Amino acid sequence: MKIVNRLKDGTLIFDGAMGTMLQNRGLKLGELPEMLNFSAPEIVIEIHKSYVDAGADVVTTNTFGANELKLAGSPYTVEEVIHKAVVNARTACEGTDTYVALDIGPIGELLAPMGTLSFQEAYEIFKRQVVQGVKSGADLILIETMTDLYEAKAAVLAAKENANVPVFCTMSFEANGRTFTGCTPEAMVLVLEGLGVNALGVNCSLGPKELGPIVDHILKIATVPVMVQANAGLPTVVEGRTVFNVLPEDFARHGCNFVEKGVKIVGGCCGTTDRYIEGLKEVLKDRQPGKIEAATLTGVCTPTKVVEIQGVRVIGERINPTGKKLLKEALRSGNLDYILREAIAQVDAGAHILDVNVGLPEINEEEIMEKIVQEIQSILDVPLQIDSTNPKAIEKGLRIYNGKAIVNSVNGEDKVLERILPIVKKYGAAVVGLTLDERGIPKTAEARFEIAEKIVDRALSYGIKREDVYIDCLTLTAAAQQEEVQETLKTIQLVKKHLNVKTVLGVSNVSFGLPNRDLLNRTFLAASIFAGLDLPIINPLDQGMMETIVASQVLWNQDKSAEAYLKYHQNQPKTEVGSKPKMAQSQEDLFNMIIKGIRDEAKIATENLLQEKAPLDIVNQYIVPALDFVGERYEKGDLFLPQLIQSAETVKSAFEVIKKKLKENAHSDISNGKILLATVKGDIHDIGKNIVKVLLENYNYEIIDLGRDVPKEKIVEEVVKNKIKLVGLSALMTTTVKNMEETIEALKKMDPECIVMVGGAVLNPEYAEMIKADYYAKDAKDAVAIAKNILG
Ligand code: B1M
Repeated sequence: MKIVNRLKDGTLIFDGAMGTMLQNRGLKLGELPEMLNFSAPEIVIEIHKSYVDAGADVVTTNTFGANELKLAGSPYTVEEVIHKAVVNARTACEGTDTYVALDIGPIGELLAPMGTLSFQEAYEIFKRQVVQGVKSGADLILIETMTDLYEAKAAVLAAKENANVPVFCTMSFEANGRTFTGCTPEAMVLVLEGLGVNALGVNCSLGPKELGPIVDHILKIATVPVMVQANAGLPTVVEGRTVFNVLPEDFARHGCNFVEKGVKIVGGCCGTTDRYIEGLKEVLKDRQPGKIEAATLTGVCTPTKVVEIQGVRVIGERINPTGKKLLKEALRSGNLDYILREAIAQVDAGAHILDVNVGLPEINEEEIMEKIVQEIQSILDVPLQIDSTNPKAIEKGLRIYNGKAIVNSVNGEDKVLERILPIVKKYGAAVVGLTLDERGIPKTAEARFEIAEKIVDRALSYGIKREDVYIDCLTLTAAAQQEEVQETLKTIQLVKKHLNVKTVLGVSNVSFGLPNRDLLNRTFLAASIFAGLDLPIINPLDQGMMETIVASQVLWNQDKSAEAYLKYHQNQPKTEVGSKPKMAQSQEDLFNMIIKGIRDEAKIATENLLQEKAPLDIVNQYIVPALDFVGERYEKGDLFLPQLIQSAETVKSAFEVIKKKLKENAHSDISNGKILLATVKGDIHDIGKNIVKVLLENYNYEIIDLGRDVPKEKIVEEVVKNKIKLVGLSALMTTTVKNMEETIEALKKMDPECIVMVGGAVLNPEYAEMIKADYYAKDAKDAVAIAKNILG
């Protein structure tokens, strides 16, 4: 029976861990588990077989890391490894009706902008795995342990486009309810369902109990089967061995709970064995999954933020060249900074979603659309509306977009619907339907409603959900078509009443050709909201419009207890932790650029500041406070790793300018002695260490910089090799101070005369003393003073 049919009626049991089972059978630390497909196939087959015997309906191939990056340097190609692994799994399943799932784990490198791997490169890596997996006979594809939604999207697209088998995808969440890169369960559901996976859910990272609340969030809105593969609890190390704290019978009880709540697919992850799967099989015998009534979530998202269309949500209209000379020039010259500034200004002013229209006859719209979507999503956490009439530009934008977007737009013309709707469906976007067709814009509300109805029906026939269709009832100009202004409002009422979909409107058309346009726009906006408008497309920098929305929502009983209205009017300065420190305008610019992650402009701002400030003052007064601010917001969960990385990258480009200046001011050419610098093992923070390095070089010390995440052995080796007298160590995390202590111990053991200075935000003089450092340096200047003291 086809696996998707099996899922219609009952539950499906997956196998348990492969990795920890291989470790129990002697897999060495650092050894690639996939190599055992060749070196010890009998062990791999035996593990698969133990799961089959325990009652698993599906076994997963031993291919978690079988991608070209992880296998680089191994004697086998991706194709060879995958083929052998599928054969091993099949051998174990012989004589049974157990399915074989091709297992695909994360690539092991971060995608841009967090890392350097491009979306397309990631896609190609996954494609290679998928193509071979299907060729070798896998029955389905399991993409698992994903922590980055963008990477999951690349993998799902690679699977959907290159294989004709079901695709399941699970992500790993942390106890705070988000993945490592900040993705929420809701965003995962919106995006993966949109891409057409056959099942989705969670695996790894936590035990079944801890995963419970995350699974509840998913069950609330998911409309495809939900899957859970928890760890066997939380790991602890006992006598050098990793032990998990949930027993098979407790694991089975949790599995049963999940199924009662509506989960359809269960299995195990790290620490689970055949006994855990046997337990699941036993408790799930004859048990039907609980019925779930998934609530409809109408919304769009980025990985870290879902914008639910509940009440009025503002779509910022300013990235649209129509009538905008400066934007046209920016698009022609490829000045993305100008466009990014427009995007930031709109979000700062309260836009919930940004419309992106880059259609100019003289530019390559497809290329620019792809580029601008990438740039905006790398610095702003806001869903986008891809606005174009060119299907290729729409597809480029949707493909590269990390989240669920809106497509603006289709209309009632058959050829437009046929061209655009399949793209909307493929990428799981929402779509705006304009109430016009081959005959133009109908005069009456009834005729416009008919077109709306046709668009909704057509979208449904392509498998697009009703809640993902938004109807634009079209604003006409009061100066030229005064009677038809009311028809727009009537159309909104009809659409809301009879079609049960959300409505969109570009509002400011109404006032063309009349004086005091703001007044007309505001008045029309209020009337539209009362008629049922959900998504006004406006200029969010127009305060009058924004205030009209805030006020209308109170009067329309959407803003309960006038909460948003009151907040809008509370204009008190913020003083709590995480609020921006007060500073002068020029300072504010560099500060804002760092917290928003605008690299190129931060460079220019730094150059300007250097005209009036000393390089180190810029570091201490601007860069460090901005990073502290970002760090505090990260700790509070207001922003996530991608934004942290953007800020760090922005600091890097600002610091390049500072470094150049410092080098110009270097004191002389004679070396004052050698110093070795390193950030300790386990720690990749190096901004502070790099500042220290440049300043020391400025004072003519020769620096041997070992970089970051440096093991103590390497440090000792280089100290000996280079006859170093003074070593500088940096650490920024509570977890890595321990490694700093061990490094000092190793250095002192090698040479008790070796002098060690330490620095980094997590340290203080007492702690430095405790870990037996000779000196504590609060900042780079302190480091120079210590160097002078020791080396002269
Ligand atoms: Co992360 N990070 N980070 N981070 N990060 C911190 C340190 C954190 C405090 C943020 C927070 O939660 N508030 C937190 C640590 C919590 C803790 O342990 N107490 C944290 C975390 C948790 C993490 C990750 C684990 C996040 C994750 O992946 N989930 C991860 C760590 C990965 C790893 O290391 N294994 C991570 C990653 C990153 C980025 C890659 C995104 C980026 C680093 C980029 C890079 O360095 N190339 C980053 C950043 C930027 C920060 C914050 C925001 C800023 C650090 C910084 O550069 N400050 C930081 C929060 C914060 O510190 N406010 C945070 C500016 C720098 C000039 O200051 O390094 O202190 P500092 O250097 C000063 C002095 O201390 C001294 O001189 C310098 C100049 O005045 N000094 C020395 C430093 N070293 C010296 C050596 C010397 C002498 C003086 O002699 C040798």
